[in-house]
Amino acid sequence: MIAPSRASREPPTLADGRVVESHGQQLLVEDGAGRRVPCRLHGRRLAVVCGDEVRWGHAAADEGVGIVFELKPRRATLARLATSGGSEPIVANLSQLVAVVSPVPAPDWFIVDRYLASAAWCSIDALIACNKSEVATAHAIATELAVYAAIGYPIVHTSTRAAPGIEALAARLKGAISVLVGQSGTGKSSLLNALAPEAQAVTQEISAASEQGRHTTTTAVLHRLATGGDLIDSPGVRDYAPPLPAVRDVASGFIEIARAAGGCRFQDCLHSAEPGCAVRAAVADHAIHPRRFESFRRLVALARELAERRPARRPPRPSGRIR
Ligand SMILES: Nc1nc2c(ncn2[C@@H]2O[C@H](COP(=O)(O)OP(=O)(O)O)[C@@H](O)[C@H]2O)c(=O)[nH]1
Ligand SMILES: [Mg+2]
Ligand SMILES: [Zn+2]
Repeated sequence: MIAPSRASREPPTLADGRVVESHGQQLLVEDGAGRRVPCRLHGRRLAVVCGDEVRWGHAAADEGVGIVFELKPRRATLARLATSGGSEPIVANLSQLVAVVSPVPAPDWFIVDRYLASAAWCSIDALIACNKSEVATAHAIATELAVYAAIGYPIVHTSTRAAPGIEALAARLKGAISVLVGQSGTGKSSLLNALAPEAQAVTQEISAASEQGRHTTTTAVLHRLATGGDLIDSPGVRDYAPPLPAVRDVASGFIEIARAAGGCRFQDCLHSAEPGCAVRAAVADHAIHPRRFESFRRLVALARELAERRPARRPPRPSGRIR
């Protein structure tokens, strides 16, 4: 901790700002004029993530580094499940999630499903960007993508080597605060660079031996796009587990399952062994894709496990948590 100087004890005038990059104590805050100011946090209890809206100020007029004093209430927050079973925010105040997949590395569709479910639970829009669409093997994932298109998710085919897809993606990002998520190596940082060349995000070659992307992006960073909208590049993942809602609410993360559930005999049907379950009937008819149903079942099992682990008397923790 830096000891506050005499001057910094004077209460500064506070202004609204937005965290565009956060490395623990060191932050970049965008002010009302779009300038990015290096800041630090006031006190140890304050924790912020990219996208957070804050109140900040300069401790003294001549000091270059600002201080963030206050975190404003969060709207839709993308979070991950912490090992403790709690929720760990990744990015705050989103309006849209872009799940980026590519033919190489091969998609793990369970990860895609978990991101899409997360988006649904925080009531934000979601779409799939299929990047590297110019490579010869791109057709290999067309069948899976068609499943998502049929559910209603917009699919944008992009290539950072060709313009038309990038323009289509830019059109989708206009007016939204979006985050790029997905496995390492799918081209999230390359897409950001294609959309906002001044971002100069570090990208990396896929290691040929494993065909797994390596983690190049270490923290979420927000960029304003000249074409409109804000875009957050996030670190790639090998896996992703979202914080889970109550068991009965898991289905709301799966558009087609929630839709079919209206036909179940019991209103509180969990689509496991209940008679007259329209969801399982739809899976049997292939109207719901079996893998999507398996994704759903895995999350129900995890939600149940977490509910059993959670001490019953503890009140729910506020803010930043996906309900
Ligand atoms: N063929 C092809 N390669 C791409 C495309 N976009 C990104 N890449 C490559 O994919 C690798 C991973 O890109 P990167 O942006 O670091 O992925 P990230 O981990 O998702 O951020 C790099 O070698 C990029 O050059 C694309 O549209 N086509
Ligand atoms: Mg990256
Ligand atoms: Zn049912």
